[in-house]
Order: sequence, then C-alpha cells, then structure tokens
Amino acid sequence: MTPLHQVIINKDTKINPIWIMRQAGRYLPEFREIRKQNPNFINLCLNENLSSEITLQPLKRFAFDAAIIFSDILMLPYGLNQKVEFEKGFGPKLGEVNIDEMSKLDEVDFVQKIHPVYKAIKKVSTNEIINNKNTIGFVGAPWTLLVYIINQQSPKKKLKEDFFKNDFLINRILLILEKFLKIHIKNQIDNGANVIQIFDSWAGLLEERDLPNYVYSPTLTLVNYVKSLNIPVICFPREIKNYKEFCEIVKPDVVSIDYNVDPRKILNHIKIPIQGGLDPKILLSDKENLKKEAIKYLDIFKDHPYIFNLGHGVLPETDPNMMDYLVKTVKDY
Ligand code: 1CP
Repeated sequence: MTPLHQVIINKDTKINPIWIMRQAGRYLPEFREIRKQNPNFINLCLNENLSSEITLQPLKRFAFDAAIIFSDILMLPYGLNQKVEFEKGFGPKLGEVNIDEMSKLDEVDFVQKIHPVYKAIKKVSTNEIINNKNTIGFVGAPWTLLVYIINQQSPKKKLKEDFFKNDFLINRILLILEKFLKIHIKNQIDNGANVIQIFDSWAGLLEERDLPNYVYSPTLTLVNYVKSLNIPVICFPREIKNYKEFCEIVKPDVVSIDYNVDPRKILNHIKIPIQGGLDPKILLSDKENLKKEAIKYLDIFKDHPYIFNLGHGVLPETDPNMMDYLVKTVKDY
C-alpha cells in the first residue's frame, strides 16, 4: 500500500507522507526553462509529453510521496468551451459565458477537447518513479469554478458587484459543473489517478449562511461520487471559518487545512485524517525556523493520521534547497 493510502485508509499515525501543493511549478528552474519556451499555459497543459515531464520534475529532486498532475482547475471551463487565457502578471482571463452553448455540450466533445490531460495522467501513473507513490488527480470545487466562470478573472483582483444577481444562471452553471466534474474525475481515475483532491480555493469568500448552498451541497455530491469509485478524496475548503462543520457535513476522507487554521484546535474537533497547514512563507525564512515550524506540525499531529503539506501552494520565489530541507526534515522525523 502507498504511504498516502496507509494514512488515509488504514489511519496509520506512524508515517507522515509528504507532497506539496504546486510542487510542479515556478520555483523550479527546470520548470521555468520549459515554461519560457511555451508561453501558452493551456497549450502546455495539453501537451502530454511536457505536462507529464513537469509533473515528474519535483519527484526527481525530492522524496515526495505523490505526484500531482500538472494541469489546472480552469481546464474544466476551457473544456466547456469558455475562453480561458493566462496573461503574464495578471492571471487567468476568461471569456463571457454562453450558457445555451454550454448546456448543449456533450461528454464526447468535452473529453475530446482536454484528453491530453488524461494521457498525461496515464504516462505519469505508469512511470517507474511512481512505484509505491500516488498519482493525485484534482478538480476545482463547483463554487471556486463558478467564481472564475462568472467573474472572468481572479476574485483577488475584484469580485463583480452583481455576482449573485443572476440566480437562474448560477443554478444552471452549477448543474453543468456537476455533470462535467464527474466526467473529469472519472476520466482521471480511469487513467491512473488514485487520490482526488478538490480545491475550493475561494470558499472563504462566502458568508456562513451561503455555505450550504454553494459549498456543502455541491461538494458533498462530488465527494460521494469519488467515494463510489473507491478512490479517497481530499477536500481543501480554503479559509472557511468552520472546518469542523464542513467535515461533519461533507465527510471527505481527508481535509487539507490552510495556514490560518490553529492546528492544536483543529485536532480536538476533527477525527478524519488531516493534511497540510504550514504557511508557504516559512519556506522563505531560514532553515532553523523552517525546521522548528515543520516539527511543530509533526508534533501536534503525532497521534493523528497526518499528510504533510503546506497551507496553500508553494510560492514561486521559494529556494528549491529549502524544499529539499523541508522534505528531509519530515522524512527524518
Ligand atoms: O507559469 C505560470 O505562470 C503558470 C502558473 C500556474 C501553475 C504552475 C497556474 C496558473 N496553474 C498552475 C498549475 C496548477 N494549478 C496545479 C498543478 C499541480 C501542482 O500543484 O503542482 C494545480 C493543482 C493548480 C490548481 C489551481 N489553479 C487552483 C487551486 C489551488 C490554489 O492555488 O488555490 C487555482 C485557484 C488555480 C487557478 C490558477 N491557475 C494559475 C494561477 C496563477 C491561478 C490562480 C489565479 C488566482 O490567483 O486567482
């Protein structure tokens, strides 16, 4: 059994597997080299030779226990024929939604449009480096995808004032997302993904009263779907205030915590395996501090099934030597 499955399925507390959100990315010079020659990010994700190579880059350097496929949550709206572009220094830029077109789209056309993502998963999961490691497939949660689809850009920049105005449109999009997220998950699993992570990066934007409608219900549907395929599912409802309530309602196999969560408090509230937490900015400090902070998490979770990870993605300015030091610290614990 792989280390991740040992923790998730057997609730093993003796090992602490490690992988890192955005482990394949801009902090690695070998990634930046490929990226420089491939200015179109979507096309890079659709090049199964390069995207599988990028996925494996961090595993060649560090003793990570899992590969996360190099793709993006926005490949889903792209597959739904919404225009998606990544502009340097700006981030994602999406076109207007054509809901009638989107409603007519069928499964075959969707899969056809993004099938290199599945081919990349097959290449990664059958690579010898992955022996006794997991291949993590992922999707954006319906709420987070809805945010990008309607807002057409990162809500970090600004959230449209009339975002919630068109209830009918929102409900139609959520139904379409449910259908195609299931298709996207199924295809990733069929091609070798053996853990699924659901990223709800913008869950924290919602008022508590809106969580049942936009986060709990649609995520629960997906979690139950992944479970029905006998694959463990990790949820990352970033920056919600009440992780306990989320876990009680949605019941993922693992919950990934952000860096604002107090790990000691969460330990008393949550029975399921926990992942992550360490602030990515700690990797920008010094080795002594990094060790201290990493060990803090390992100590707190020493009797709880725990997968080491960060509280959000690794920052592009991170020194790969610090990542190396972190992995060694966790492995030597
Ligand atoms: O070189 C570049 O400029 C591209 C940067 C980049 C990368 C490396 C983007 C654009 N996406 C990715 C890959 C990516 N995205 C992965 C690959 C696997 C890995 O983790 O190594 C994953 C899992 C994602 C998931 C993703 N994309 C999320 C959820 C996680 C999170 O960070 O909160 C989100 C919100 C996105 C949207 C997105 N794609 C890219 C950027 C810069 C963003 C965020 C935009 C924003 O701030 O709103």
